This record gives sequence, structure tokens and C-alpha cells, in this order.
Amino acid sequence: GTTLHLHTIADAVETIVRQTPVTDMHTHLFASEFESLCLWELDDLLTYHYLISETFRWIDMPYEQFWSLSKREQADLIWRTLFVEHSPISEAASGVLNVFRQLGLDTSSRDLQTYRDAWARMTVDGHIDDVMRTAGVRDIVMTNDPLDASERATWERGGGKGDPRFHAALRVDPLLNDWDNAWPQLAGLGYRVSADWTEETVREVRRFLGEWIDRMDALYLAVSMPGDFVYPATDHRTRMIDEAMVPACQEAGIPFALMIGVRRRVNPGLQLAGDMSMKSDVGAVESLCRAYPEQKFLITMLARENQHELAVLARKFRNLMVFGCWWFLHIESMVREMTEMRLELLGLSVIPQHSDCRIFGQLLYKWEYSRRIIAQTLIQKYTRVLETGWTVTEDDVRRDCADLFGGNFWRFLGKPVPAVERGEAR
Ligand code: REL
Ligand code: ZN
Repeated sequence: GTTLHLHTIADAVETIVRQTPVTDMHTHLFASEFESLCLWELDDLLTYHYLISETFRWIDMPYEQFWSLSKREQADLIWRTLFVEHSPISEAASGVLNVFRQLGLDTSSRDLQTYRDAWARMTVDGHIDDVMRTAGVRDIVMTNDPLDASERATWERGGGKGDPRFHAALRVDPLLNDWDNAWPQLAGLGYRVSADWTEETVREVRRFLGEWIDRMDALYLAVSMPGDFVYPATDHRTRMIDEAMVPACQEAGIPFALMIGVRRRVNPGLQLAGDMSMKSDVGAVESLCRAYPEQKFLITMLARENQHELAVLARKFRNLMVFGCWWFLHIESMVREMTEMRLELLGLSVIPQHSDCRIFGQLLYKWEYSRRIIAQTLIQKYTRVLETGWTVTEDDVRRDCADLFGGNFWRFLGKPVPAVERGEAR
């Protein structure tokens, strides 16, 4: 391959980063066969919960009144508040404009109707294809909750695996964080569980996990945890992890993903938009990694304050893979800071980003923004290396980018890159 020099490295890296297909390893997107769970319309884009909390900074409307509006009315209000009455400069608001631009729409009009008309001409499957092609996202990992009745219906009729671009992750938050409400639901599904942590309950929870991992072909088990998550402890969480979840992961040979540092519903009036970030104890992750050296852990944390320690911990445990800039960290300044720091501590052995998208169009802005920052960081780092006289070729950069944007994830899973399996060109 072509050898790169100090004056050609920037262009080459930018081009290669733009061309490298992405595996988006944590999203809330659903394949279109999940029907109403698959969000892609303009009103979905505008009523993203990030934009809802930003809107409430400006309006006096009581929360209940907002929630009683139709989705379209909410979208109108958000548009008026965040785009017309103020300039849309936040990450989430500017992201919407970036989506319009990448879809080829006129971003100067400020006329919501023109965007509504544009969406009216789209079909769900056409839009998903377009967005994935333009964003360069080749594989998407969903967040799949079998205790959600509408989602469960799709899996139970044998659906959920119709589109090979979509992969499942089994989400288990209620089992760890809300056992009082979870066990009756499991019981309702025919598992012989009780409120008490009996041997039969343990066996049946494992059966539940095993059956759903199989049914979904889940790539990993996933949970979000509050910042006060402690491990090990003499509590339900530790028992659930030690006796049910880690064994289920080991039996299936899949990683356990923990997203740590969320305090749910600090303002319940805001519903999904009412969650807060919280500092956590990285020691819990350390204990897990040490207790289970054969178990792989995918870890992201929500507090900026935890990022450095987490990256250092990943130097100590190869069964720990750090991923993504999660939620409130998925903003330009934090992505830059975290990406630099991670590459400096861990080299290329990280998953620098996931999108957390809920609505398809968002793949466009989130990945364009992230690619730009990752490219800038790589250029800095390759420049240092070139200054020593080391040679860097285009193929080196291609290999490194393939690792960052997907290869590291699939290797950590011990699975082949699916596009290569599917015979799609690299
Ligand atoms: O997976 C999670 O727990 C979070 O990413 C979500 O709960 C959150 O609402 C999401 O939209 C953040 O980006
Ligand atoms: Zn998420």
C-alpha cells in the first residue's frame, strides 16, 4: 500500500475513516419487522428525549400537558422552541439539521412542512437502506427486552432475525434493578420463580436467560446500572450476577455488557428524558474482571469523572473492553477528550463509539460527528509516529480503522465480522 507522509496523512485518514463500515454495537433501533418499535419518522426524530429535556428549559407548560399532546403536536412545539425561537446549536439539535442535510433536504427553509413532505415520500425500508448506506453503518446491535410485551410478540412468532444487518442484545435491567416487579413477570411467562432467591429461582432465571439468548441469538447480555452499583456485595445484584448471569453468559460464550452510572427518573415528570448521570465505583468492574478472568465484559460509564480510571483498568484486564461515549458524554467536547485519552492509554484496542440511536436518521449525524473527531485524533497520533521516521501505509490505516469501527467488537465476541461472512465487499 501507499506509504503516507506528514503532508498526506490527514487526507488519507479522513478518507479512510469516512469509508470504513461501522458496526454500531449499542443502539435502541429495531429492524422494520418490529413494526411500531421501529422509529424513523420526522416526528420521532424531533421528539427524541434529548430534545424534550432541552425544550423544557424554555417552556412553562406543565409536564402532563406536554405528554397529553399528540406526537405531532410535541414535534411542532419542539421545532418552534429549539429551532425557530432559538438557534439549534446543541449536539442533539444541530444533529437534526445534519440529518436533513445528509438526506439532501433544504436546511435553510426553517419550514417544518417541507420536511414533513419529504418524509411523506419515504418508506421505512427505503429510508433504513438510505440511512445505513449514507452513514456507512453495516451492522446494528439492537437492545432487546423480552419483558416488553410488544417486542416479545415478534420473537415468539419466530421473527426478529429477518434482516441480517440487525443483531440482538439481551437486555436484563429489570432482573438486576427491579426484581420485585421482574419476578412476577417471569412467573407469568411460566418460569417457576419466587421473590426469594431459592435454588429453583436461580435455575429458572438461568433457564429464562439461556432460552432468550438462544431465541434471539443474542451477541451479549446487557444491563444499565446506577452509580451506586457495588460488587461484590451481599445483595440481590451480586447473587443474580454470580449465580445466574455470569453462568448464562459462560454457557452461551457471550460477553456481559454493563453500562454504569445512570440515576433513573431524577425528574419523573420528564419520563424517558428525566434520567441523570452519576459517578460510580470503578472498583466494581475491577472485582468482576478479577473474579471472572474467562468472562468478557463490555463496559461504558456515564460519568466523565470515571473515564480515566476505567481506561487504566482496561490496561490491567484483557477481558475488559471499554466502549462508546455514552449519552451525555456523546457530545463533541467529551468525545474528543475521551477518544484522545483512550487512544493514548490503550492504543487501538478500544471500541471508541456506539451511537445509542433510537431513530434511524440519527445514525447520519451521530456517526458523521464521531468519525470526524476520531479521524482528527488519529491524525494527531499518526503524525507523532511519522515524525520518528516510522512508516505508515494506507493499508495500516485501513486495518486500524477496521478494528476501531467494528473489528475489535467482533474479535472480542470471538465471532467473524458478519459482512465478511455475508460475502459483502470490504
Ligand atoms: O441503554 C441505556 O440505558 C441508555 O442508553 C438509554 O436508557 C438512554 O435513554 C439512551 O437514549 C441514551 O442515549
Ligand atoms: Zn442505550
